[in-house]
Amino acid sequence: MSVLNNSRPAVDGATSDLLMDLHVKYIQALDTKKNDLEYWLTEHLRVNGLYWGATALHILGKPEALDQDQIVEYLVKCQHENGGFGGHIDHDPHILSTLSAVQVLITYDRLDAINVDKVVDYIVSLQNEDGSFSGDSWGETDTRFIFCAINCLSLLKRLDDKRLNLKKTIDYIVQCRNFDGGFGSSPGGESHAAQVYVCVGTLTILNALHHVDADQLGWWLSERQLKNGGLNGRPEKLEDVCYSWWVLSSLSMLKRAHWIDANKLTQFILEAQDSETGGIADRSGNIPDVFHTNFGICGLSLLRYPGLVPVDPVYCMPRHVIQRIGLTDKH
Ligand code: GRG
Ligand code: ZN
Repeated sequence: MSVLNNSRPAVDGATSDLLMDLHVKYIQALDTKKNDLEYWLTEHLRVNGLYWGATALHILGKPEALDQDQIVEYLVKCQHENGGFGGHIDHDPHILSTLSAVQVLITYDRLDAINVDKVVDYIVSLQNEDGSFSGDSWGETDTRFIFCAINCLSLLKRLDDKRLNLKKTIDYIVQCRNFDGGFGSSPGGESHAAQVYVCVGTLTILNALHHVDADQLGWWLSERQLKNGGLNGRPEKLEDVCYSWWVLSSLSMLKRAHWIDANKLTQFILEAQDSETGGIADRSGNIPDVFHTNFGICGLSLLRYPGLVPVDPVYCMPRHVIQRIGLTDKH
């Protein structure tokens, strides 16, 4: 096991470096692929995609690589009368795209472009009697949506809204905790590393991390690392670059990031890069996408890969942005 420190991970036997310029070009080119079927199939994720692309570029130290005014103008068009944002223009509002839109606007320091009170009204309207939050007006609930709501209200400094019942939200998250220390998407749901991230993130923001047994959960998370250095989301599953984020950010919040082998994970992420097109895939040899590109780069930032801007493990945004808006480090 290696301990994370401020220096570059000594990647034993490293075969590759982070292809920073190529990844910038890959992200810049995403909006030009209008002849690709995938471009249209992912239309409902356009706002999420903007968040992944913009975040990756900021962590790569290239915030100016996308046209900020064009992005803001586009996002404004995605906000609905009820305050929520759709995944694309004319798509129904959802908490997932609402968080992404707010994250991008705050990252670019352009919150002035939207009606914040209405965003808050929208999120508050999604809280259920049991403390959880629905993803939209259709009512489906999941610990992901709770995190989106709490994260967004925290970024907007509106967690003190009197219409909210945050004690019930904490109680609900605690009910999603399993005997193995992990968390699922609802009470009784199987432990999954991405659900652990959203539950630990919610408890961290709400100053309720004492409900977690950090040693037990830290052990379960560290068991996610396989021999090839990659991390999986639950026992017996395949390794995948995005778990570099879900697992390592959770371990960071629990102050146990040094419980995984940083060198091996760094190498695993670097090997999933596409050295021709740029971008990072879920694992070596597969086609890259902007989701895994972002979480690979953010994972490397948590691993303190040299030249990358530090990322905040709770909000998955540049740490300097979280500091600029005055959210104190909770981790
Ligand atoms: C601000 C970073 C950030 C996120 C916002 C949307 C959200 C909150 C979090 C998503 C959490 C989540 C549940 C992600 C899914 C990750 C994933 C790869 C799921 C795949 O699950 P399976 O069962 O794959 O298809 P496995 O790996 O278990 O085989
Ligand atoms: Zn993945």
